[in-house]
Amino acid sequence: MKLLASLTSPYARKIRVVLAEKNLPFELVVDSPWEANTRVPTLNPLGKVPVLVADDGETFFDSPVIVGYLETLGVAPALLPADPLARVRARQAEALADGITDAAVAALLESRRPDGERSAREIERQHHKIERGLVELGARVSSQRGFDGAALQIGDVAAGCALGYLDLRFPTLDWRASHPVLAAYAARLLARPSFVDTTPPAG
Ligand SMILES: N[C@@H](CCC(=O)N[C@@H](CS)C(=O)NCC(=O)O)C(=O)O
Repeated sequence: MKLLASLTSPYARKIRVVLAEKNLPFELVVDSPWEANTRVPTLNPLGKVPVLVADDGETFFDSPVIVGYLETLGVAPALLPADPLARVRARQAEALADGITDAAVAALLESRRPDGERSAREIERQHHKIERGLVELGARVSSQRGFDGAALQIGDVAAGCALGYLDLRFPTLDWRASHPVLAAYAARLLARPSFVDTTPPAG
């Protein structure tokens, strides 16, 4: 298996964490879709990482789809519950965490637009999504809705990547002060070797 990923992509980190938790061997191909010589669009027409190339050559993209594929390999630990409704709830937790990441990426891209093209209103709108997402994530983690509590599930992986991305891109946000439940949760998650080994480089 090959994984095309940039080292700072929180979505690619999700897949790298899943592969590490399952101890699945793979070749990491570092490729940034923002660079002129990127190979990503030849494998994913949407030009985004992560992209997974399976051993038989089939390609999968969009991180939740890649997770779905990796689960079909039947390698423990399963990160999606077997029960259909519990599975949907786990996917909802993943979508919530990914949505926080989406808003953080959108806010970052908007903040990097040139003077005169940048919209402070749009940045603020995305920050409201992040804040509402964090409130909901904290509530779901506390009530274990979509989260198992003991066993790692996909929502935990996505949440760790979302919170780690906030640390990388918005170091002054101080989400830990306003979300102490998430602060304790993130401390446990980010200490796992799968997260430590995929810590994004600064920049
Ligand atoms: N929903 C996608 C999002 C992937 C995504 O947006 N990746 C970013 C890197 S963090 C990317 O490749 N962006 C390039 C672009 O938008 O052109 C997933 O979960 O895989």
